[in-house]
Amino acid sequence: MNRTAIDPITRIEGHMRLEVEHTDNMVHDAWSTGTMFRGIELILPGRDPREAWVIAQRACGVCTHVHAIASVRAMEDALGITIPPNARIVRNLLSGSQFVHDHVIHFYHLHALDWVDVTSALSADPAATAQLCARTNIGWPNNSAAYFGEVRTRIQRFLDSGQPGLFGGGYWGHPAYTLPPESNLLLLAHYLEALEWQREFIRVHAILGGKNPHPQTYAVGGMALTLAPDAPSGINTAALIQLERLLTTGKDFVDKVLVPDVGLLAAHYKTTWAVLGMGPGNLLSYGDFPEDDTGPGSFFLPRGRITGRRLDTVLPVDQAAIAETVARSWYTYTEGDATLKHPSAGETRPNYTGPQPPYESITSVKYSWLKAPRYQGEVYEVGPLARLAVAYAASGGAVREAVDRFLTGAGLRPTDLFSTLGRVAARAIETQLLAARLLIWLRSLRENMAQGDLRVANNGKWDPATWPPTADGWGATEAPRGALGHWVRLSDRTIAAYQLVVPTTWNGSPRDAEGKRGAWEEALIATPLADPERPVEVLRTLHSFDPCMACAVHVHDPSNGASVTVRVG
Ligand code: NFE
Ligand code: MG
Repeated sequence: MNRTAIDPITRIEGHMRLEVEHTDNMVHDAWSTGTMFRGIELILPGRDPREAWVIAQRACGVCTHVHAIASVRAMEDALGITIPPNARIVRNLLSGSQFVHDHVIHFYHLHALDWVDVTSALSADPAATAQLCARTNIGWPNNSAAYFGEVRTRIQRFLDSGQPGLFGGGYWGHPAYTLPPESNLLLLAHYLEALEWQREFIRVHAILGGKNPHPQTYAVGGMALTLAPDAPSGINTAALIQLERLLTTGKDFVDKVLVPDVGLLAAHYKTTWAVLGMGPGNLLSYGDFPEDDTGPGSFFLPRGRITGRRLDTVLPVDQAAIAETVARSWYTYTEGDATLKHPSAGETRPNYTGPQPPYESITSVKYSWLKAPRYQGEVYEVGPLARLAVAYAASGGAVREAVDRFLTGAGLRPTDLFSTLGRVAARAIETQLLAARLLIWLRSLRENMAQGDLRVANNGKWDPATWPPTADGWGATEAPRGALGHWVRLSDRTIAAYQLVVPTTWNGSPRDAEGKRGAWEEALIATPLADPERPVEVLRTLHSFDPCMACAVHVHDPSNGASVTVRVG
């Protein structure tokens, strides 16, 4: 029996340890540990509900803005506020552009190097890479042999400098890296281009939100923005033109670079990785992007659940069926740690019991700062795969067409979606769908403004005197990493209780009282390990979920700040 621990995991947000048990070069058990405690849920009680979003969105600066939207929605639900159509559209624009930005960064900067060997790219032929680019990334201008020669030199200089920075510490030369040198160089060139692209694209948030991360234009009841075509500032005609330019160029990169690159990678690695990394097989999406004011029925990405990897049946989502247990988490519950508690009655009472590394007793003790969320007591995966699988099964239409086109191009079947590679593909397809949809939402905003509808906030319930003395609310949204919910209880017109159940808490959950593994833990079973001291295969599956530990546990212990520990016992 062997154990390998990776602590900390890199190319994720936050602090995480993963321990896997393996024999004969195959993982047969896994334990996922959130090693950082924060306390957003404890900061909010006692505050004015109108300011909760400002604090809540500081849960994370990676999935910036999503906690703001969940928070204002929770208050609007509690107070019975309907927001004007323009506020709905501006929120979709902020959210959709957040997804596109975050997904591109995830693919190139947090995940690609699990598949792309930087040192192999140095032996690529620039002319052959140029030919590959012209075939793969049709219509993308940076495709000359001279360009790829320059990129290769740049990477060589970087590695030779002795300070390889971004490219340091990889498992280069590992046998699981099998892409030809030209594919490696192509993807690395786009890694560097994506750094430039993302800086430009996120100006959408600067225009609509004042800044990024953490846009500042939210308000309970709508958005704190001025919409006026002729005004000297705010969302005027010039801003609309600039938004259209940013969204159009952003979409161009997604269509011509991101999606074909993910297709290239999927077609190459599918033999192994379209059958590995299967999660729990239950998938949950709250759905999001309302396209009119009728509620979930109008969501661009629908609400629903899939169980047992069945793409022919979508089940409803009832938030009352969600509950969290802390049986194996570093918290305590008044009624006992094995209780399944609905978030509206949730508790955040830290109870750190160790173990300290080397975690000899992890099979029987509490081992994570993440709680364990469950739906009707079962483990669910959330995220791009859940959203696309639900949309594919529920609605067909544009989503089904985009999924089928990608799968056919890469030689994959719909059931392959549930794998590590399917998760990566789902994220890219979702990026493409949203990049196109953003322009449609922008057009709706422009049309409303042209017709004289400039309302963007409903201030009817701004005054606390208009509120009921007590109220409960639920704010649901989809964040890039999956279903995000905020539950609030108001008492005496202040926040009495506040709970967040976050995408990474679902996916990275530890075991529950019944011993059921969380989604990552489950997905890692049967992962091959060619070299257990260099577990790149484990990273492939883990990174396919795009972990964010800051979100998940919503005080970093500097005494436990080891850089990298890989232990084989
Ligand atoms: Ni901090 Fe987050 C997203 C949220 S994941 S990244 O997407 O909510 O738990
Ligand atoms: Mg929570």
